[in-house]
Amino acid sequence: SAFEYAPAPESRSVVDIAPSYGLFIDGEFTEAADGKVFKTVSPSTEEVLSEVAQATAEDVDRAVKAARKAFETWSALPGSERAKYLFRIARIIQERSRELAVLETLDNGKPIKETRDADLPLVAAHFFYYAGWADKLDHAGFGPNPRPLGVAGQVIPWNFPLLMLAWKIAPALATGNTVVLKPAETTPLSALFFADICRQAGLPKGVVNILPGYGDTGAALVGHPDVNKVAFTGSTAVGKEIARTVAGTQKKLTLELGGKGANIVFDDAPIDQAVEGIVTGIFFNQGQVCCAGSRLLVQESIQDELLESLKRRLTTLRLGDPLDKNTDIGAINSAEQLARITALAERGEAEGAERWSPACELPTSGYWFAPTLFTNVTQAHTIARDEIFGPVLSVLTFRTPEEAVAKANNTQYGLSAGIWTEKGSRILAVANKLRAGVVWSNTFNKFDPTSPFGGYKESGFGREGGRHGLEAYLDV
Ligand code: TXE
Repeated sequence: SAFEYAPAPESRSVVDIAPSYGLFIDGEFTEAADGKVFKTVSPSTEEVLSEVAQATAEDVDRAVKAARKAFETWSALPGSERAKYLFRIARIIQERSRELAVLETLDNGKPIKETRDADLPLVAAHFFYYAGWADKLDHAGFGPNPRPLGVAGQVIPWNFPLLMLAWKIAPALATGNTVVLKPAETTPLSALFFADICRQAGLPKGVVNILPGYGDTGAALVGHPDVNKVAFTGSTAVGKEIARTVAGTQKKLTLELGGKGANIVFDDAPIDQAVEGIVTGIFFNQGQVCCAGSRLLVQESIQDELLESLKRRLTTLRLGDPLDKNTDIGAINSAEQLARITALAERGEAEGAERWSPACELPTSGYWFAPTLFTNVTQAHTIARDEIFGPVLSVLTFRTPEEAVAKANNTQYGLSAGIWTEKGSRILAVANKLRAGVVWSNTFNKFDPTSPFGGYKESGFGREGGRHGLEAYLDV
């Protein structure tokens, strides 16, 4: 009808994607040593976006050598000079943010609303924030003579490709380290665009090297004897493998792994606001977020009212073309991830939890999963214990604050939690008892470069962001 609002999707033509990309080593794009390439596809259409060089162990060695050489001059620059490069990179990211947002949406499958309003502003903010630190390291209380570690080997996942790159590269460069980074195999493109931005900013050769590839490339990087610091974000299983590789070497290590965040809603919480927070907590980026609020803990007395509002809200979510500005739920990043989510949801049903989804038509090509709610969930259910990393919420109940805390902490993970209540004293009391690196109150999935982020228990160790994020790249 004439009243229907159907804006044009953000155009693909905003970004110029080349048919093939090389590795970025020592300031140049080059082929892999064995000439091997892999394809990256758009998860919403399965269309091939580009062919990307796949780095071998020999390429890793080349990149580490380039980074080592660059370290000599980069680490000797005054902090104020390094800051200039980082500020320049931050400004170019802002200038090219429309292009980068469309690229990220195409390669990852997440809605343009998110890449435009969350990922890209946060990416720029991280570079601005750490640029500001580069000339203040001597006076920031790190200890006497803070010094960079050397070459950082960084391996990142596909859920926030450019943001994870920013979390890793900005503090490393600010402190005078040089970098070899491996993006995830399903989302290499924004990291390669970032390589181009480094050139545009005139960053000296070899300071940043980007090596697309699979797990074997990551393993070669992590195991390279001339890497001084390893930073990893990804699955707990691979994190443990990396910890084993690094054990017995001189390398420093930080790991940011999985999560099973509890979103705790007390009976005095503002229901509408809580519903928005629950939706953001688990459906932002299709739930493919390490700190997702994937377990809803609701006080028993308000369970019916809350679930009714939540279901009503879920029926209004729009799933579909991620380039459409009105889309709330985009595609799942890969066929593998979709299979993992599907299997865990089936397990939930098989173990006796009750499954519900709003009526919603899934596109016929691409990787899609409808927003899903499980009720009648017990703590013993697999869906209450394992990270699903998809748009699937498990609902549990509690009666007292003590029970809420016990259930929230009953997990191998400890990355995030949320507390919804009008009572300030309760927020503090509960937050202090939660074994989670980040606790939000009356909001969820809010990020800020000034805040340290990281986990307890099997969610990993070390912090990224804020002043703490610099410590991981310094010796005193
Ligand atoms: O992760 P992997 P996958 C969780 C989430 C998800 C599951 C599997 O539960 O369902 O992990 O996802 C590289 N040495 N998270 O398979 O394999 C790999 O190429 C070095 C949570 O994608 O851990 C990629 O660049 N590197 C998480 C990166 O590791 C290796 C984000 C992550 O891939 C390697 C992602 C090896 N042996 C998944 N094997 C979070 N914390 O946010 C693989 N890689």
